[in-house]
Amino acid sequence: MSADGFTGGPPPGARADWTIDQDWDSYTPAEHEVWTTLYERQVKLLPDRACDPFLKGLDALDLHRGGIPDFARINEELTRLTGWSVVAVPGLVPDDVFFDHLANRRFPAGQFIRKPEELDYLQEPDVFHDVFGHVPMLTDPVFADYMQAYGEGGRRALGLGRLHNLARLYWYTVEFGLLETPQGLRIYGAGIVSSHAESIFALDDPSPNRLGFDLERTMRTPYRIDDFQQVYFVIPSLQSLLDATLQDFGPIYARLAQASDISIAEIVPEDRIFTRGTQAYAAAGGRLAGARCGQTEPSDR
Ligand code: HBI
Ligand code: FE
Repeated sequence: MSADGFTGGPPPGARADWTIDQDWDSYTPAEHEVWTTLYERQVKLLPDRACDPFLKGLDALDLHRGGIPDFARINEELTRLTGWSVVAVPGLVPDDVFFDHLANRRFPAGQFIRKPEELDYLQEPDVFHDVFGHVPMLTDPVFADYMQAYGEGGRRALGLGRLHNLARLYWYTVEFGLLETPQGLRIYGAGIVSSHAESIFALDDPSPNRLGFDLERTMRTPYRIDDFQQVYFVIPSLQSLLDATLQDFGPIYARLAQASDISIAEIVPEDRIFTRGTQAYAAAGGRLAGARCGQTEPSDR
């Protein structure tokens, strides 16, 4: 069993790189209806919550044609814009497989969609979390470069035993990141933008901390896999995120090896504070007043 909990090779029917055919014709009307329900609920909510690159990407990929998008159709536009393509996978794939896809500008998206009774929470990333949540940002050239740099960094981190630090970076940016704009904080993280309740909680609720993003500090901060975050990190620009990953991680990993974790609700003196949260939601037991896709923290597998 490797560190990420996967044993052996790809599941039956999957290729060596764990990809499968999307088989778009196999989706039932009920499955398309689940997508459309989730999609319409989010697009009503997001105009003054999601960041402009996300909203532009949603339009560019024309995801509002109704029903689960055909990856082949998305890829025509996506590849033209940034060289990325969406590939179908059965669900979570091993870390090394995941990073290799990202390093080659392939985003692995779950082929399945959640059941109507799972509208508000599911364990594994499904096609709505992956394609609605992650793919629109891949139309932005800077974010597209960041995701490829992340994949290349992930391959290195695996070799150095620093995966859990890199997973935190992914979690607090790609999944749950906020962006500072002149109009206020905006969402770019897929785990937030694909969740109705967390799209509200992450921006409006007084409970969580909202702190300026710092790569090393973020890598020292554990995250929640089964509930809203207790801290959200804010970047000043997508370019600053890309720049942070283009530095040599060697010295950072050396310092991380000597540094302790920062507990999830703590604010440290160096933090730039946007919101000093009450942590009332977590203190009341949390448990997800609304919707989001869970993801297993690699160190928890
Ligand atoms: N597999 N399909 C899929 N999607 C993910 O987001 C994913 C994964 N495997 C591993 C993984 N994420 C994590 O290890 C990274 O977030 C670090
Ligand atoms: Fe995700």
